Formats: sequence, C-alpha cells, structure tokens
Amino acid sequence: MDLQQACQHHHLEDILDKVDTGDRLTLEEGTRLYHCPDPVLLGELAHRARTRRHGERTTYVLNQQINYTNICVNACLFCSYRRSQDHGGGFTLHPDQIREKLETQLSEPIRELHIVGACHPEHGLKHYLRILRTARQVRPQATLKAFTPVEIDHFAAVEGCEPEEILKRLRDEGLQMLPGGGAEIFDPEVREQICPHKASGQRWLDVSHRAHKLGIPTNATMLFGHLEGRRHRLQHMDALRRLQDETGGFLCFIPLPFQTRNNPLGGVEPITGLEELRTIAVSRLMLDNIPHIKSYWVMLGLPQAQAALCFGADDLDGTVVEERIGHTAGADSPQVLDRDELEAMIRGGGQTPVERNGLFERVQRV
Ligand code: V47
Repeated sequence: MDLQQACQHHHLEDILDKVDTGDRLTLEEGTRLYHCPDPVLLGELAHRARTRRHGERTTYVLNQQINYTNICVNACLFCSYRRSQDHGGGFTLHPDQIREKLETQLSEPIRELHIVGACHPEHGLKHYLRILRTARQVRPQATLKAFTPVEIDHFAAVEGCEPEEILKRLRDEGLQMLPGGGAEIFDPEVREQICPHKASGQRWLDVSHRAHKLGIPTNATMLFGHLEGRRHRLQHMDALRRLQDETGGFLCFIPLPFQTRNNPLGGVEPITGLEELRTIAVSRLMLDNIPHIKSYWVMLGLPQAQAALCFGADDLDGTVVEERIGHTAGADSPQVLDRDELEAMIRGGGQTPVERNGLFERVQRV
C-alpha cells in the first residue's frame, strides 16, 4: 500500500493534502492523527512535513548545560531535582564554580551554553547578571541561552519589577535567548495537580510573549506522560501556535517525556514508546509555524531519540556535558555525548548531520 492508499484506508487523505500544501491542521485533525491505529503512517506524515521544511538535514549543537541551583520555592510534584532551602541536599553554584565548570570544556568548540536552575527564594538580579558575565567572559563565542520564562517571572517578583526590566538587564549582559523549560502543561486543572505553586501556563506564555517583543527568541517545552491526556497536549500545542502567529519568537519545540523516579507523581502508568513517538509526530504536524522539533536524547533515551528523527524531529540537541533534572528523575541516558556519537545517531537514520549554534544558525565545523 502506498502512502496515498494508506491515508485513504485510515480516512486521512484530507490531512495528507494539507501536509503537502502546508495548510494548517485543526485540533480535530490533530485528534484524528493521534487516534490513527497505524503509528508508522503517522510517522511518515510527520517525516514528510519535516522533509518539506528541512530536507534530510538534522541539526545538533556542541553545548554545555549548567544547573546553577536546585533550591526552589516551587514544589512541583514531577520534579526530583528540586530541594527546599531548609532541608538537606540543596546546592547553589557560586559564579566562580560556574567558571570552573566552563573551563573544564575549553578544549571543545562549544557553541551554546544552556544555563538553568530553579526559583531560589533569595537571589536578586545581581546574582544572575554575574552568572551571565562569567559565562560571557569564558565563552564569548557561544550562544548564551539562560533562564526559563518561569525563572524570569520569579526574578521579577523578587526584584518587584516587570519581567521586561529583568529581560532588558540580562540582555545587556549578553543573554541571547531563553530555554523552553517550565511550560509543563498549560491546562489549569492539570497544572494545579502537578505544579500548583508554579507560574501559571498563561504567565509562562505572557513572559515568552514579552521576551519575543524585546527581540529575544525562546524555546518551548511540553512535559507529557503524567496526568494529562492527548487533548491537553493538543491544547498546549495550539496555545503555542497562536502565540507564534503573533510573535514568531519560538525557535524550537521540545516534548519532554515524564521521568518517573524519585518524585511524588512517579506512580503513574508509564507512557509507552509509541505514544512518545506519536506525540513527537503530532507536534511536527500541528506546529506548522515553529521551525524546529527537538528530539531530546537525555529524556527520550538514545534509541528512542534516534527513532524520533524519523517521526518528525529535526534536531538532536547536543553534547550537554552534565545534566541533573532528567537524571535525578531516573533518565538512564549518558551524561554526555560527543560529536561523533551525535553524528552517528543522525547518519543511522539516513539523515545528514549539520552543526548549529543555539540560535539554530549553521556553523562551520572546527
Ligand atoms: O523545565 C522536570 C522538565 C525541564 C522532569 O530549551 C522533567 O533547548 C521529565 O527545559 N521528567 C528542563 N521532565 C529541561 C528543559 C530543556 C531541555 C533541553 C533543551 C531545552 C531548550 C530545554 O525538564 C523542566 C521541566 O519542564 N522536567 N522534571 C521529569 N521528572
């Protein structure tokens, strides 16, 4: 059966037409795709949409993640990384310790620094400016991607000012873009159950909006495989798509499968591998205005991250170096991959590896 016939068989021929013309899929069509009993067909449609946009190119980045603290005022139920200030196990890196960590990688041509932490109750903006200054000094060439919309919102609350003020000051110190964490699931009822103290979904969108208006691009995540269902995921994608219509500021969407260890939500039925791939495929097909879909190997695991590259994803993230949020929650992926390993994963799926920086600009290999 060819693709046309398979789509007819599953009553998806109208969707195939839209995939080929690039027309927008409705939420009803997204639901139909999710429920298609043939996941390979769904993958083929998503791969077709991805190939229309990116050809056979799959990007990766030589990057280094820094988690600067785990002390957090929010006690999200899915989070295994966070500690409260009063109990043991908390850490906060001094900017000099961040410098040391960055200096361990100086022999690598790192192109992106990804700096995230938590909502620390005490630190003011000065502290975050020092972190950026340190990062900029050690790595003047790397894209400086730091602080999720939730962190920005928290810094503004600590300082008693608007997020714009925070964003402008951080930008003046070298901030180039925001990572996409903290979006979780926007639906208020699910959010109330999984992260009742965190900034609302609307607030996350609002801070992203304000960053875009200041010319600061951002990424967007979605945490799935916990208490939410397909309907909530589609609504989450729809909210991102609407904002993107207005601002064009999202560079990349990153679906994050929930890691179940060491956190209060961990008793849920684990999501299946195919549901992960379906979600990645549906996100490629629904998010027609967000250029990149990331297969984040840390949370997906290496075999599934490679498979996702045939289900609509066009980016494999990067070398990472050290990651705590997924690994404290049980992710069994390695801590670090090197360039050869990333390229081999991409070539294994018949695609062409292309090195990028944090802004998804192609860079020359050195
Ligand atoms: O914000 C927390 C999520 C995020 C768990 O922007 C969990 O390029 C799964 O945002 N299971 C951090 N996920 C990771 C992140 C990210 C990663 C890679 C690239 C980019 C980017 C962003 O991880 C958190 C939260 O949403 N998270 N706990 C968990 N148990």
